[in-house]
Amino acid sequence: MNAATAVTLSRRIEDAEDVKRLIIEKLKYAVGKDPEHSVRQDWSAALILAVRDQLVDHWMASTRRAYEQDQKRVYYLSMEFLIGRLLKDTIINLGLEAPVREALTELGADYDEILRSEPDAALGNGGLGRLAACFLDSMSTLGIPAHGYGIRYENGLFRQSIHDGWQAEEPEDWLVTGHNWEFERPEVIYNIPFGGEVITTPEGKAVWHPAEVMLAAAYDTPIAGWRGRHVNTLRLWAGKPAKRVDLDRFNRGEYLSAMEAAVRAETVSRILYPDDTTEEGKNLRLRQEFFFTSASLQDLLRRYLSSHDDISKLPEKVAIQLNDTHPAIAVAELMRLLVDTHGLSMEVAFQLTRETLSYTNHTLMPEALERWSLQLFGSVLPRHLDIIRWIDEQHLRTAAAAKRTLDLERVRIVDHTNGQGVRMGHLAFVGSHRVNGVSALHADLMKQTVFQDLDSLYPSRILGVTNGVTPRRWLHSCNKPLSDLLIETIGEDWIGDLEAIEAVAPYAEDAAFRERFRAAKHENKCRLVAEIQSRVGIHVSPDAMFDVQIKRMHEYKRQLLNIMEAVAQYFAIRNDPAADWTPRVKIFGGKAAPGYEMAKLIIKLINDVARAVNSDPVIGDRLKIVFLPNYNVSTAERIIPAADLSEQISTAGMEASGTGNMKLALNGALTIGTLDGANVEICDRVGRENIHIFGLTAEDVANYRISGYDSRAVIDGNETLKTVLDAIGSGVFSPEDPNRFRAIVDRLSYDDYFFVTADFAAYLDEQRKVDRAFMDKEDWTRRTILNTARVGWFSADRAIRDYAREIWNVETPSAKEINQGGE
Ligand code: Z57
Repeated sequence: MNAATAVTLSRRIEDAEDVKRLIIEKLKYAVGKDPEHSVRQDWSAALILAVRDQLVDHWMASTRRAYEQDQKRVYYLSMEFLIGRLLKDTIINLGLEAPVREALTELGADYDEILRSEPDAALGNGGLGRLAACFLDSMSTLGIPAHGYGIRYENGLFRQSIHDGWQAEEPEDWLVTGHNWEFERPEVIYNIPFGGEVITTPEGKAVWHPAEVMLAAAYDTPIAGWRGRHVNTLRLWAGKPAKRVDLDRFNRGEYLSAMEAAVRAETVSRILYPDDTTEEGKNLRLRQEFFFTSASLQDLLRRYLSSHDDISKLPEKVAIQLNDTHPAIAVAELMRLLVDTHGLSMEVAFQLTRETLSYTNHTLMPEALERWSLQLFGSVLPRHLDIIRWIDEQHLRTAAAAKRTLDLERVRIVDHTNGQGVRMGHLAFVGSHRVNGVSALHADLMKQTVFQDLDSLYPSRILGVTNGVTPRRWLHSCNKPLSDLLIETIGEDWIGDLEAIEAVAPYAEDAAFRERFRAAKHENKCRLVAEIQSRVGIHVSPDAMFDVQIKRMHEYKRQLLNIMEAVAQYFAIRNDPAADWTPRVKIFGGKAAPGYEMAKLIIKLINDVARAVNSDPVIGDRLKIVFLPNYNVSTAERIIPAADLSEQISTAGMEASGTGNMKLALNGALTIGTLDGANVEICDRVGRENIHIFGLTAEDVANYRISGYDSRAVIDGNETLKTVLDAIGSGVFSPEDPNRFRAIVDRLSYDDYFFVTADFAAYLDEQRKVDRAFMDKEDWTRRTILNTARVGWFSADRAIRDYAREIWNVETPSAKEINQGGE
């Protein structure tokens, strides 16, 4: 054993004594604090650094193994990684919880408080970003040599506060206290060109003369999976100027303009766009997309070429997954690098590009499908526009040769009709060998709607890979009472092989087990009761049904339908307070994009209705309404274990998958939902009798869109609906501003695009069935246990195996091998 190895080994944690020693060492020599004078932030930094040390050997071993065995690598390009906190999950993955807790207690620090003090890394908006984070966990768990590539936003998703019921936004500055997980890599730096013009040389070679060049600098965060044996890298790029100050200008006394280029470069990674699902056609957004995509491709090509000399074998050793169209510029950028830098022909470059790339689509909503005006695109990325035109020509030839009669204008990447622009979904589709939807229904609808023509031209390119969630964070770590019960009952195989959780199904018939399952839920509910009390000052009973809708605020997700049901229920209770009501707490959480006025108005409506209901002495515990501000990953981790009912009520055909639906079912909540996204598959697996399905199907909705839907007639025919809308529209909940919600009622009356009125009656019926079902405690618990037992398939590990097998062509170990361990 050489000296270097001996030093490394001394950092390994075996027991609490080791933890203590390491934390003190970090406190003194990395944080620079005397333990006597350390504050919580110092302890937190020291603990993170000590835990991070535990990852390093495995991390390096993982990298070495990938090189030595020349393994195929997977690159997950995503504009968003919604990680949340890392400390608790990393400690649990490494199996260090007991010694760490003991050590901190002995040092006089509070472990749980330290965990709570870690800021959320909120580098994402919602489902898409959180999916990327779950996939990182699973790729590490499965030992796939993978990198996540994204942007190191200085400001993640805004912080939401509620003032007088209205949403206000404040910047989120997670980096201010220092991100102790990351390693800055000052030597890993790439040039990122923008603008300028393309000049063709006499030999016919296109040469791009960019107007400006900035730098992308790498920051690496190690990501451990279950049991921490394999560690991958999340590499995030920060924008840096080619030179920090323009000294000539500075010396002339032009101090501000001397910094101008620096400010421009740093702006590219300053802030995450807060629009989930809707698209903002902004210059800065296009620059962000190109910035991180170009840096990532340059980096992975450098890595490939450091151990291979034949670039034409790239697809055998590299798979690149595009998370939505945000990195779709990769199609043109990879071609540019292969042609302009590595001297390949356009034809060969295109073939390699297509074999290497694949694309995940996350929505069919027209407003989310990115399209850049030719003017903007050509001014920022002139060389790429030329390349895209070339690809489009090839693609048009394929289309023209196809037997089917097609409207050629509709399949073009560059739209020449009225809109004029580059269709990024088309570009990603044409430049990929596989294109996947995120649930079975969504993949079907892709073929029937937005990608119909492209599907007919490139049959069998589209497939569905249903989303999944990591059981480590979303059960084992966030729900200790239930996790402990499961481990005691069926062992712990399910943590690394979630389908093994099915073994708990027979216990649904065991009264003693049901009692304990309920007790676990009750414990989680009591914790949430305390949080609701302290954060919004509302007292709720843990015996009431906790009815939860937590997700981004969006009309298609129909929080409006939910609050309208609350209004109907409020009136019904007032009319007959003595009847046998099932007590409920309706809990909402979610952010509205700052520019999305209707979504913000719905938040205000929820809060106005809550104010009336919660303060009405006649209502008492029968109904309470809570809007928890600043919904994020960490609050999700506390709400989900406490939920009884999961609201998944999007307009059918509009929610591509949903992933909160999976997390809630896994934690023993029953779903009330439409046949949309992954709800369809959840229903198939838990059984129709263990889920509350209602409302129009995607097919019904599509038919109505063709034949027309008359919401006025529906409202006139439903007394309850009319009463609810009249009350909201006339200011019953906003007496200080009676017209406040007029716009909402008008929308529903004349242009109910999301079919809220159409589904209202069916939703209320199903809610009353839920009420009755909840009163039968034993049967309710039986059904919730079956939900937990039967949703194991929705593990992100299963999803990643599907990607590995059907898209990336990389091998994964079996679930057994994962649980048995070994390197
Ligand atoms: C986003 O969070 C999703 C789709 C988008 O196009 C964008 Br932009 C952001 C969501 C879908 O709405 C969910 O249905 C889906 O579960 C999630 O992506 C992950 O696939």
